[in-house]
Amino acid sequence: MSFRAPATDCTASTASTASTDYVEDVSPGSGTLPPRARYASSDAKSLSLNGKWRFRLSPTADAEDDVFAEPGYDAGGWAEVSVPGHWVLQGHGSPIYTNHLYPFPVDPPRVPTENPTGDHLRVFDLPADWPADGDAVLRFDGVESCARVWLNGTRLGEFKGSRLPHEFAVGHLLEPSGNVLAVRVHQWSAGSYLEDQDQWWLPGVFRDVTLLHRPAGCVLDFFVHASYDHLTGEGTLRVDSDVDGRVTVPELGVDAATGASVTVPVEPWSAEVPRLYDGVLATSGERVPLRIGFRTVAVEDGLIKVNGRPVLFKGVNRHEWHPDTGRALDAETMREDVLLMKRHNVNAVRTSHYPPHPAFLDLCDAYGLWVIDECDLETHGFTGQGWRDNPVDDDRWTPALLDRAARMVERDKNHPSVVIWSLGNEAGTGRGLTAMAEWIHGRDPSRPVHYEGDATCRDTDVYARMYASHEEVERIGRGLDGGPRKRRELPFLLCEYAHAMGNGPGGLADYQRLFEAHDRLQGGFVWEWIDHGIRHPELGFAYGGDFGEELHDGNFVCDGLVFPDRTPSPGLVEYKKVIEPVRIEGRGARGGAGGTVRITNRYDFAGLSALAFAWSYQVDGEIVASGPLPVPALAAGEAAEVKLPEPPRRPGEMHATVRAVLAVDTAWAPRGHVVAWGQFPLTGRRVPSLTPTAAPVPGDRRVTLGPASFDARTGALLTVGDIEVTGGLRLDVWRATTDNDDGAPWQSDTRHGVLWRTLGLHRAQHRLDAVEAGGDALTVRTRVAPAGCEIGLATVHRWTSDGERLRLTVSVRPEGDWRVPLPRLGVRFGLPAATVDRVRWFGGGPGEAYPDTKCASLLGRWEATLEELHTPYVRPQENGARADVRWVEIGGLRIEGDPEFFLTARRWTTEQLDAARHRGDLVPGDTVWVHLDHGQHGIGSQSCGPGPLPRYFLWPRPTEFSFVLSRVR
Ligand code: IPT
Repeated sequence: MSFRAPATDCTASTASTASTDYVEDVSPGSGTLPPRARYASSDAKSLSLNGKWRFRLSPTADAEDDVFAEPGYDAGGWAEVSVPGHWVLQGHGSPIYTNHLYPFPVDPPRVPTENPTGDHLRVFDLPADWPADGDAVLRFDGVESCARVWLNGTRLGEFKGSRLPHEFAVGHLLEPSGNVLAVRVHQWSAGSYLEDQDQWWLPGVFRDVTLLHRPAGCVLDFFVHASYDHLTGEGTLRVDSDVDGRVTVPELGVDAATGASVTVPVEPWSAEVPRLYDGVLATSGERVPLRIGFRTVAVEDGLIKVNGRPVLFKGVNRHEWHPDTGRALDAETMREDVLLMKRHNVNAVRTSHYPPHPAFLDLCDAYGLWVIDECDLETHGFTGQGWRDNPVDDDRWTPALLDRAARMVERDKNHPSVVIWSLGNEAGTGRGLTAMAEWIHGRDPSRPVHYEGDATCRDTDVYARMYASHEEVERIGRGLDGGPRKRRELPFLLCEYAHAMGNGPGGLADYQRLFEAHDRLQGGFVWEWIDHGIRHPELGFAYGGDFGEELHDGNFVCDGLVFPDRTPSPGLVEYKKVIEPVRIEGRGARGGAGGTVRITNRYDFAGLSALAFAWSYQVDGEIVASGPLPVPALAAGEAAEVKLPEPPRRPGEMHATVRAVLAVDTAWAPRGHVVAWGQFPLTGRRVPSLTPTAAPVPGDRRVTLGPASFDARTGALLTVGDIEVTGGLRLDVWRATTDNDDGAPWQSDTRHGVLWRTLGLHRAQHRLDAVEAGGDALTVRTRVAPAGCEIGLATVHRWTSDGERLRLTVSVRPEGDWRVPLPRLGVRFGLPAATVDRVRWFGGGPGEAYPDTKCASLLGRWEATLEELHTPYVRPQENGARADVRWVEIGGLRIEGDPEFFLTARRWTTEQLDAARHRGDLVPGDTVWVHLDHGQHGIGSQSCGPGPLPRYFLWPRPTEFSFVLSRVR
């Protein structure tokens, strides 16, 4: 291998009007250098060509001739775009979102005549200190989807493979000044058929463009082999290099020739303790800094082991996304992703569905994340024709597939964080995949190969599935799933699960329990990390269809654990709790005694010395005592019982909370950052009681009862003291369906959102049957039921008062044959918006929680504004419930629940929320709508996977719940 221009026939010709056949050619391209290892820096000079480039958009691939590539061409009248960048996000054309549909006719390798083509032009001078000798290489880190490149009028070649690097030898063409770099980029190419990932189609030069000086004797390709023997505690280092040189690692006293093995005692690398050693690879012409992590990955005894131990992946699928710049990510954004992951206990990333910007992997090495590096390959759109003509099963495409595999492996092979190679995503099955796997196994036997799309696991070293139900995952865990022999012996990963679209995902904790119970289940990767919403001045964030696309998949592109601007959604907070690396469980502590906590170290490698533990007691949600908790040193997997101090003797509902926090500042979070917690009750709750002493007093159109007045005809609550109540305080069963309620279009009739709407629960009618003022109670009888069917809910609201406070008891009796659970069951009413400022409550918080998303809900006293109570899902939907609420103070009202309830308060009605399509559609009105729910239906993750588990269903059954209302004192 060398940096001399390859002598292929279609390079180095002079610019002229040439055919555009290369666009639809299945080959990966021509004129580029062989792929090689990527390194972040070296002492060789480089010149970034990022910045403003001249830009011209044409409607077809052949609309313009090649004259623009000639030196002296005047592009003064052209527009400008930023490189890296996508032209469709810079005012030229529009983005298109489809999940797996190709937005063009499926006729491989042909693409539409209407093929937006962006000519990019940049004139640059070499810096004064650019060496006169040596070669030079021009590197493109990512261009979507196909490019032809000229330098100073000489055509260098063409390439496809959007999220992969491509290099050209250009030393012989460089001038000290006035170099003209011309890049013609086509949105559609044969390569588009291989890039059918569920994401926006975003053409452009979206990663860095760099000119690299290649001195004589420089480094070419090299492979750092750094293994760890957990039995001896020694690491073995061997750097294979195309160019001979020396490898030094001062901290280890290593100074060895390339190709030679050195074995020395080392500290191993893991995602938990990402120990890196700084080294240097020096050839006669170049010094390349190395960051070496010693670790050994193996599949042994049916388990993926690193350094001899099985690993539990607590992962996410990460697409590259920025709401303004799409897949053109700056360094700070990449770092933010890594920091957010580390702070939320995430330990693994699948780079769905293409190799990320190389700097991301440097961060994974340094901060510690296990990486499944996935090749830029998906042909999902062929599923519509039963995978007929699938390029991965057509030998003509195999060179392109092998090229992609090689560009990934060669680029990323020196990253300790990369522990698994993935062939790609959703590409069916075929000989091309087998060829890729064979090539990868041959080139790098040190890492297992993953691919989900082949149920036989013929080419893979792990068995992977996506969106399998809890039940099936359990069967797999128990080894009862059958299947081919090879597969039965493989470890299992959920490469995608828990579809985080909108509100959710539900059921995370139930999956985690399974992962922890069965060795074969080595964890999973939540789908997905970030919502790919595009910032939009009116809509908030745009999604599919907002740019007038012919075909699109709506907000299916917004299914992440963080919003497009990287604000964590409640799903991420829940995930953090579910996967926390320390389990803290309370034991036998009832009746006011302190009891013990059981602390389990659930790290795979690390001890707990980085953590400090603290206890606190709270009475009725207020902390009354706290202190540090000494915890014995526990190795990975060990557990201990730790005694808590005697709690203070205080009346009220008492809880103990134990937290594990960072003992010192780390690279990813400051000292005090909460890593894990456990909370448990020490005493029971005293439910509010009220002895009725007042009687309803009929008056002019109103009935008064204690502090309240009611409409004499309808029984609707009108006032509590001076607080005006609107909306009648009615039974409410409807919620603005979540994406997970609605389910995915291809799913069966188990989608609750669809069943609810078909039944008409969103338009339930309220029939008034009686208003009875008698004895010490005002009783209002209603029947709540949708038009067109016989089912209904007979409801009795019974109001009593002790003169100061009011008690409402709601009894609900289902009538008829109910075959679906309810969305919610509770009451709702309105308060004047002007009276509601902050909301205070004692219950679960600080964030949203539903029956199957409430692990992270911590009991305490909380306070929030209405804005803070609302979770701004990109497509508005049910959100914001606070669980296990004992009491709330809102708009001057104090409401205590018997039993605890879900609290929701928002500035719009459920109907407005249901109708809204974007954040921008939600406009605050003059009423705050308060929901006090006895129950909520589970959330699940049916927007792609299974719905909620049956135990989270809200079945209609005879139910009674109460609230005590009073004026806040
Ligand atoms: C799975 C895809 O792998 C992923 O890219 C994404 O589209 C996800 O679904 C849904 O958001 S494919 C699965 C629907 C079979």
